[in-house]
Amino acid sequence: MAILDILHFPDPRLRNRAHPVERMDDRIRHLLDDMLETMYEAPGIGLAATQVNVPLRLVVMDISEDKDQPLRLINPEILDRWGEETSDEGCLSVPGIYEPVTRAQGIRMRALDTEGQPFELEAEGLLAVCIQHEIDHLDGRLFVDYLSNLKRQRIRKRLEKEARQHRAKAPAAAAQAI
Ligand code: GNR
Ligand code: NI
Repeated sequence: MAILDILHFPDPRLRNRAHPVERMDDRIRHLLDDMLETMYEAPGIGLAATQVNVPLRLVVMDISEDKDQPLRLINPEILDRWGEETSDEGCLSVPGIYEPVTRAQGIRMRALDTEGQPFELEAEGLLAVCIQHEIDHLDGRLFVDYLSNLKRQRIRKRLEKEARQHRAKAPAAAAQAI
């Protein structure tokens, strides 16, 4: 298993639209395991392949308290949605930012499992929020897209500054390690 690098907003690769997985194989199953390891290590409750620069429709999630209920979704699709609910969201690709987002309160979705078999799931609460957030990633959408232009610009400037500081510090840390 391996920890993968997570892209940060405003990286343009987060805007790529992911392609459906055509065939389940060990390469895909291995990637899903790496995504789960990356998500647990972050730590986060969900991760879309787009966030680790793989343009395939793959999502992993675990909203359980004990982090022992991994979910692997291949080609997830929302079949039905109802209601409206606003909750605070964060994103591993937008680190340190938490803002309220309004989404459907409940959804019914379909996906393939790791054997390529279709299954359906009905969700409300945090699971419904997370599924909508992850499918947005697969379509190149981020939760900051639901905020005002002003707020999104402020967040972009803050993360660009953090990335610059990180790049300036990284070579010094590498030199110190020698
Ligand atoms: O870890 C995460 N927490 C979270 C909290 C509220 C709403 C959505 C999320 S998803 C996020 C992980 C992530 O970025 N997934 O794409
Ligand atoms: Ni996210």
